[in-house]
Amino acid sequence: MARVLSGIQPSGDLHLGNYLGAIRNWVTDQDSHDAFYCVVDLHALTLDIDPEVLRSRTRDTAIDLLAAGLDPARCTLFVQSHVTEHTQMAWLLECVATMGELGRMTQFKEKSEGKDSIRVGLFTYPVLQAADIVLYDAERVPVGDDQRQHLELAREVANRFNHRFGDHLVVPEASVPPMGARVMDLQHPERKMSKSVNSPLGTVLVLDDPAEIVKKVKKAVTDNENEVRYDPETKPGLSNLLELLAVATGRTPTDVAGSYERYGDLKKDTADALVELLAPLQARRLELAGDPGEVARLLAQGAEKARKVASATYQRAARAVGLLAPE
Ligand code: AQP
Repeated sequence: MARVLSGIQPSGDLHLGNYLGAIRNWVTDQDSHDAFYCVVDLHALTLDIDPEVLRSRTRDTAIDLLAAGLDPARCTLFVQSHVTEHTQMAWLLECVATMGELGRMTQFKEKSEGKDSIRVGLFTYPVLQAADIVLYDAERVPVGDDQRQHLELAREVANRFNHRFGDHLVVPEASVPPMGARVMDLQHPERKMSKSVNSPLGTVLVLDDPAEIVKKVKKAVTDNENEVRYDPETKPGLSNLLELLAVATGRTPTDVAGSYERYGDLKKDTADALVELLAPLQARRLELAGDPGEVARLLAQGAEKARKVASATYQRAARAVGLLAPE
């Protein structure tokens, strides 16, 4: 089976974008692929995050992933920092990547804009991400649309490594879902829904209770016309709602648009569909949160499986660049 790898930062509460753009597809891929998924806590260190908060969010994110349907019997689920080869491999790749290509990353530009002091880790973030991927010989990386550029960089760096040192790394490909790849903020439909941007009304969390989901969808920004039409360019807010209802019900946005005349009716059905979509995950999460010992055990087991693969790839790469093997 082809290998897939993907990760999520424990940088905040999981939202609908993470779920529809990535995690839902991770669950499906478990049965058709040799799937590796990780909570990328080292990546979250590039943000201002309190140490205790990081620790509890890492645990919570792992619980959310299990609740969403990741099954350690069918995939390898682990915490990035539990496998030390990630940082070792990142160093090998940092010695292959260039300042110029990292400086062109849109996410770096956005996250560093207006800051007096920029962390080196924020700049080299995409190289650590490339290391995450190549360590597992991943052929496919299921991600949302926002990660395309980072995946392109990972391909570039892996190709350059192979060109210089021989064919040692698998060159990965991004796999972006046809729908749900870019869920927009309900209050600012021109930007993506995001964990680390403070937009409480614009962000639907996967653990929001039904009343909150209904409130957020009802208050979603649309436009001053009253024509239900799928047109992301000129009607971004309304089109985002159409996409959400479409992806939650397995239809296309244009098809959904044809069933509505009034914005209010569309909002009501969208909220109801999201409540229904998230209910099973929320119920499973309650059960798992009551058994922290079991979650820790599953993560330890996942790290052990991941370490075996990561260690073999790292050794291969380390020897290829000329590092002397310890006796
Ligand atoms: N709005 C989105 N629509 C579709 N997919 C999305 N993803 C994130 N936002 C959307 C996908 O979720 C996966 C995990 O994301 P991440 O934790 O690695 O960080 P991110 O891409 O930077 O997402 P966030 O939520 O906006 O986090 P912060 O604010 O911490 O940067 C990825 O596959 C991503 O594509």
